Amino acid sequence: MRLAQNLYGTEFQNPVMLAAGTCGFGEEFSESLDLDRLGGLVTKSVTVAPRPGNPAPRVTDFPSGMLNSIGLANPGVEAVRATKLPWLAANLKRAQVFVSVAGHTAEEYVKIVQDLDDADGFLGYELNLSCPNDQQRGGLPFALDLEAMPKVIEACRAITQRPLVAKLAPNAPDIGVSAACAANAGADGVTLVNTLPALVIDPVSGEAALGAGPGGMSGPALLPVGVHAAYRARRSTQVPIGGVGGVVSAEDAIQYLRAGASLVQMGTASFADPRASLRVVDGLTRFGRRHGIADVSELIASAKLPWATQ
Ligand code: RRO
Repeated sequence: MRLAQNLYGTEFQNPVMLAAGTCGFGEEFSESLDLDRLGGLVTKSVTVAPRPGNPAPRVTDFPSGMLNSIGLANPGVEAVRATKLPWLAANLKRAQVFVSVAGHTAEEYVKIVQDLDDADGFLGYELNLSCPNDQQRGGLPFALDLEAMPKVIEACRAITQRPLVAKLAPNAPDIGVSAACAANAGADGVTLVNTLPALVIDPVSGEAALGAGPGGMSGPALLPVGVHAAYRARRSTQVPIGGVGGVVSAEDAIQYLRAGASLVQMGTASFADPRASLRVVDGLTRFGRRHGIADVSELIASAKLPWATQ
């Protein structure tokens, strides 16, 4: 099965990417696998100022997945430009890179895009509009506020020609409406979904398992939520969809493709097996051979479901 696709004006050699926040800025992951065999990666979210992140423990597991509250730990836009992007420019030739951008205001997103836009080492931006762990912003993440979200996207759209992808939240009332809102504001694509707000409590001590209290849930329990989101978004928008949440196997990735995603991102599975993403790339090829599928595009939006927008 041919896995390559042209998206965002360039070639993705296969549809498998590493999700934001799960592979650092690439370098941290590069000893575990050859990143240049992947479709690409999304960096840890970058903020204007460096952030130390939330108190430990930042990660915990539960029987069907994982919770995190990292709290946007990152070195800040200046250090990312000075040290992280040069590494990506020097070391990745085929994998496509999106820089994840996060902030509390539209102005912060704009500042980061402005500061990075003429640097090498990346294709475009994934605007993280859906971090569940950002207590400083208060209220809702941008992705759940359909008045605030388009303003962030429009402000970034006005200052960059690079591809802009909006990462949305799974707990939106109608993710199809959210995706259409992002696309109408100028997003070239959407990534669905971020982690789901969640809480694990120690039944004996009564304390939260995470230092910050609540966190974002990921892993196998998120797979059908993400697949549903991709399907809803495919019916309401034309822009490419990146499906993320719970992918462990090639068969999981194919669910996202059949639901309408063009790209698939992996995160939690890489913590158990850093080479999980390469296993999925190889598994996709095998799936195509076994089922007589010549090109990955045959799978996209091929689910036997109603596709007309209701
Ligand atoms: O850093 C985090 O705690 C975090 C972020 Br920015 C996000 O978008 N999603 C998530 O699960 N954790």
